[in-house]
Amino acid sequence: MALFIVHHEYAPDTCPARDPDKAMELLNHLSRPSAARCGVQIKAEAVAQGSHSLILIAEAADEAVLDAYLAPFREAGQVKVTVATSWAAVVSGGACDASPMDMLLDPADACQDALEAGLLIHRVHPLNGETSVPDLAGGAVMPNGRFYLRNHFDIPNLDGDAYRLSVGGMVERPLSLCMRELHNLRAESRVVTLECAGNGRSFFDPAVPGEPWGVGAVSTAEWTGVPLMEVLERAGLRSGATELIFRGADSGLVDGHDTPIRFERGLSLDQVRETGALLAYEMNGEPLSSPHGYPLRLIVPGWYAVTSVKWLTEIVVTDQPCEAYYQAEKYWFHWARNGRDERAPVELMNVRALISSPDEGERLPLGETAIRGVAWSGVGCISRVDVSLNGGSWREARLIGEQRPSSWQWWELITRLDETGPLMVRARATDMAGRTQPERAEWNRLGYGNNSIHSVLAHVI
Ligand SMILES: Nc1nc2c(c(=O)[nH]1)N[C@H]1C(S)=C(S)[C@@H](COP(=O)(O)O)O[C@H]1N2
Ligand SMILES: [Mo]
Repeated sequence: MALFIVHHEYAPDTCPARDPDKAMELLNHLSRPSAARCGVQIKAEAVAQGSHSLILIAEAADEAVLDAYLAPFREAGQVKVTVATSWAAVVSGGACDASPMDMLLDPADACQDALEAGLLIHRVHPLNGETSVPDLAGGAVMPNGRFYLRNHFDIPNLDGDAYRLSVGGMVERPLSLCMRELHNLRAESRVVTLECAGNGRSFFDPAVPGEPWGVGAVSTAEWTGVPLMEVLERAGLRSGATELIFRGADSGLVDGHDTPIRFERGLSLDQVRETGALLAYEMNGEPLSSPHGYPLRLIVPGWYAVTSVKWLTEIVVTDQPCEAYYQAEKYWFHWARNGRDERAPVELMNVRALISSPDEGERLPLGETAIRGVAWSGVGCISRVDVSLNGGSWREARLIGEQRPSSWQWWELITRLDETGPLMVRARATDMAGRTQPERAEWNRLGYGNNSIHSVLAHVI
């Protein structure tokens, strides 16, 4: 479909609005059902007050279809048609005259969908948007459209019918699997929380470079696909194989490299076995959407989501650890401790709770109220969540629903509000391994793993 702006003008003395019959004819022709019959979708229509001109924003397969529909207007006055685009298209295209790129998902469509689903967009090139935390209220999983999006490069638009996953390197039988073959392997479904390692980055002080995430770069979905070990066993691991490299179809330029690089991450075979990593083709019962990795992505339960490689096209089995840019140069904690530099790779998610209700600034009536949210950890299930109101003692919240490792857990505390005024709500999670949240997470150079205790300021009225 193409978008158009139509300017329709009359001389004041021939304005059809003055002639009741003509006016009715055009009014009915302009109705949405009448336009739809002609293959035209009217998005908006307006007449500037005191003028004799009508402006339409309309969608049609092409200009000829629109022209045929506009014939009665042409008889009544002047018609000018302009080929249009959307603000999302212009911003994501980088300029007013940019044209869409081949092989990539139209960045404007992806951006528009994300906006309409209510994501808070941080960047359109590549598209990055976070989930709105008050929207977390509801089911165990996030609806797909509201699942946060984190992309390092533009989004590939892969053809599922032509797609193949190659498995090579130190294997007995190199594989090239199409989606049908993958669907025929044993499938498994798991509810898994993905959190971007940079979630909460914007709260580090002093500020750090990188995507300025609030706390919504986290979501949960039920992922369905083939256990990665199943595919590796089919390929047959050669002796000495210890490491895997996962390559996505996306690529682009990064600091310190003058040619584009592919998005790549690695895991050891032990890590694959421990996590039960999945080659997922479905998200909440629907095929993956392009922004989330269509047609196939890796899901590594418990790990920060950078390892869950989207648009996965290649797995290489080797005996060398992955040296890719996003493995070796990014996704490391760099701390300055006692005057010494220390570092560690970003791996399992830290324990963390978020408050989804009340919302920041929300006005709550006196009386009974429910404080709610989610909590998760990459190490194990959540064992408890404590809530503190206005700096008071910690009170244990009730955990709701099934306890699943690698998936967030809902919690709730019902309390009575007896006094009006500001209400500072804080929530702190503890996992089965006994890890709990710090008051303030340790600052690190690239701003990863910020699991400082979440607080929300509401008002009791
Ligand atoms: N191929 C590829 N996979 C990728 C990325 C990427 O840029 N390219 N981003 C990673 C990061 S940093 C995160 S947080 C998650 C985000 O997954 P989502 O967009 O489905 O929420 O995908 C990971 N997998
Ligand atoms: Mo991420």
